[in-house]
Amino acid sequence: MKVAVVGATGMVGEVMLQVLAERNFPITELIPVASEKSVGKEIEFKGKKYSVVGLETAVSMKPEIALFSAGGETSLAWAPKFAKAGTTVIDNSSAWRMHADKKLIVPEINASELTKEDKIIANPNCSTIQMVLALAPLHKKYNIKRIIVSTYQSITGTGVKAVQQLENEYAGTKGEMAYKYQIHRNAIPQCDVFEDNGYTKEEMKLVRETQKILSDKTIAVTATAVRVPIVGGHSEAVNVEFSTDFDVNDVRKILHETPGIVVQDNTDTFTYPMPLYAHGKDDVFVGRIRRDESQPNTLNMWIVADNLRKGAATNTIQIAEYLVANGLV
Ligand code: 2RA
Repeated sequence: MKVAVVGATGMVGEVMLQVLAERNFPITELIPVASEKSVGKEIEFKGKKYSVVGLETAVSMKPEIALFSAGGETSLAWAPKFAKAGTTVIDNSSAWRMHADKKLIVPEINASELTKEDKIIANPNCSTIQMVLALAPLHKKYNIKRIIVSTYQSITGTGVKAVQQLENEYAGTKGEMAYKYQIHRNAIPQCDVFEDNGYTKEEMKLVRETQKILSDKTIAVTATAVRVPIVGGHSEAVNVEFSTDFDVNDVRKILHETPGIVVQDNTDTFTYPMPLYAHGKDDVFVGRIRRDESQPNTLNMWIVADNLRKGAATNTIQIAEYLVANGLV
């Protein structure tokens, strides 16, 4: 299968190549795609060298699948061109996620919605993926009324410039700023830009994407997204109110039996999820599972995942695997 990776030289693109190789995705020809300034650059994939090509060339090569992580503008401009040429696009940007005719997919939850006609498929935001993967099975059993989520997001979600800023600040040197403020020894309560309602785009993604993926606009969601100076993954403190009561041990059992979820939850042994542990792994880790004693039918939990893997590259490739396994490409 001919597979294009659009944004191959970026942080998520590089993880996509790593995961494609790790999972032995059936690639007969890799087409690494990047901006004009990177055209001609060589990248190595499974022991073979490939030259980076531009978007126009990549479309003309008619890949069966194009995995995009190149920003919303590039996706809006080029995903339709690939689709018109017969390529199925799986896009990591937010460009297509809320389009009524585009599917927003976490394979363990709603891959069955996909058909051959879906030529542009949206990969949800990283902080949404890890939260809905844990909440979907609980919604099915107990019906979610409301979610309150606070996120503690890795700087890798912003990209290389942010990682460089932290390294510079740690070393005490000056450099380009990815954020308005110092991130070293700090926590910035702003991920992405502010919308008119005082929430950031990142916070509203958690609201809108959760309702779309769980196909339930009655679920009330409110979020606070915070950037913290770590690299291993995103952490989330989630408070969820159900329509009915629940048994905490039953919740643990449901989560334990959910593909892609690993329950790390034992206060006697100080076992709980941490980004340091989640880094480089594909699972979503859930712990600190406990009843909210301040309100009936309400649960607290702590959810951690590597935002570059299950939060982006791995989820994208799992969608591609589903398409191949079900003859949809
Ligand atoms: C972030 N989820 O963490 C966004 C985009 N990757 O900044």
